Amino acid sequence: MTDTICAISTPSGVGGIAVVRLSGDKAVEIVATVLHLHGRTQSVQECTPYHVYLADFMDEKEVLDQTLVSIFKAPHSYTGENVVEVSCHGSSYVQQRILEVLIHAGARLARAGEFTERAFLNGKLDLSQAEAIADIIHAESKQAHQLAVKQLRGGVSRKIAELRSQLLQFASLIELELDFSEEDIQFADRTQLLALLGTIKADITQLTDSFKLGGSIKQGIPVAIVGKPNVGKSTFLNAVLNDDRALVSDIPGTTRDTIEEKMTIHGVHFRLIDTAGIRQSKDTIETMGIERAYKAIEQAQIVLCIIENSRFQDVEELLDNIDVSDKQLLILVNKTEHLQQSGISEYHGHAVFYMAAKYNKGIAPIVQRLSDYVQDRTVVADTVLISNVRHYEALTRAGESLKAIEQGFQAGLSSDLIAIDIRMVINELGAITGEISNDEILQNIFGRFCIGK
Ligand SMILES: Nc1nc2c(ncn2[C@@H]2O[C@H](COP(=O)(O)OP(=O)(O)OP(=O)(O)O)[C@@H](O)[C@H]2O)c(=O)[nH]1
Ligand SMILES: [Mg+2]
Repeated sequence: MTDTICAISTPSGVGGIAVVRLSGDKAVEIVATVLHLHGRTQSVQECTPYHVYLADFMDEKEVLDQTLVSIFKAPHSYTGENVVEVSCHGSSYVQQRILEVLIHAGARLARAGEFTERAFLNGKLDLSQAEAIADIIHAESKQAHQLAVKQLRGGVSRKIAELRSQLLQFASLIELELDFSEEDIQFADRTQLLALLGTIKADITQLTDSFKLGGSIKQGIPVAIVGKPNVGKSTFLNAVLNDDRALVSDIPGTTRDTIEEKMTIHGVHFRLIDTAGIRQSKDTIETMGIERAYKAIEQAQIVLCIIENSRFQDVEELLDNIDVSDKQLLILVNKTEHLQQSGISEYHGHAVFYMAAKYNKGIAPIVQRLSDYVQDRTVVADTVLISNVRHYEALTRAGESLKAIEQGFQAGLSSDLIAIDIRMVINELGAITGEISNDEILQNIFGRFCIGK
């Protein structure tokens, strides 16, 4: 038998209404002692589940508030236990008092995430789905939200389960050989095994690679705005934000530190980072700023290289100093207000845009291109994107173990050693969905939830 927990599930503070939730064996009995149904003689225990009832919430002999109550019967509830939700008026006093009365009547205050933890422990959702719920609550953009919904609907879980079952099959073949080790029999055809290993490894690599995009959809895609001093980087930032955010002047070296601003374009979250103009400088502070510019480029997924009209050699110079092989580089030619005709549309395979940031010209197609960057990669319906660091780390470890297995095979390592590595991969994958978990992992995950969820 579990104890019955209670918490305010709506945000703290004053609101129109607030929802107090209870979960546990005694949830219905406990509220029955403090609720009087309106216009009915029946008790709360006799209420039909999944219906809403009007009831007075009693504080000893006094009516504390008029509330709406619904009952969810185990196992058909969020937690899988008996759940009662009481909607009360959103005064801080009423909310607090209701909790105190419920605790006095035998409930205990829930820990952060304890409702969802119980849902997990009762098999209502797996661990990656539970994490998706936290992501939905914290989603700041349409894309981040969609990613979380996909994960909640089991996208990640299914993919992991598929890989895991392939590996289990693999492991059982190898382990069978161990049982017959005296006879020196090989049940598993080595070439077939290696081929299977190859596909699993490719799948895992695809998943870990997807974290770059998945993770940044959650945090905002990092976009670095870089170039020589005075080309109009800060003017461009201001134009995109439609705000006078960064200082602009005709003195080269105006921007020293990086300036970061978040913005949402067509439901995608971006982190625009304006940087110090790159040049050789004797000024210590400016040099520190330029180092930060390089760091911003390194961490960016999209690099916007701004040049002044026709100075393509500046792109060349930048490319000599940075590696953009895993990034998208766009070249923005600025100060083209007097240009009658745009020039080339591509330079060494990088798209070229013409603009006059100061006059807000040519900005829209660039912004459109930014949002296309994500849309192109996420629209494919059945691709699974990893967006959770814990999943990413488990997959990375799984990938490393797979590599060891492959090498083991090639080196003719004995089956028992290989079997150990395979089990390790299976366990890593199981940890993602929670088939394998321990208190520490659970505490870590659910401790980050809100109280009342
Ligand atoms: N003619 C013209 N001038 C522009 C345009 N965009 C920016 N400028 C001017 O160029 C100068 C430099 O602009 P900033 O935005 O400060 O340039 P920056 O690249 O941020 O420069 P640093 O921070 O020093 O690296 C300012 O005087 C702007 O008004 C444009 O489209 N046309
Ligand atoms: Mg600037």
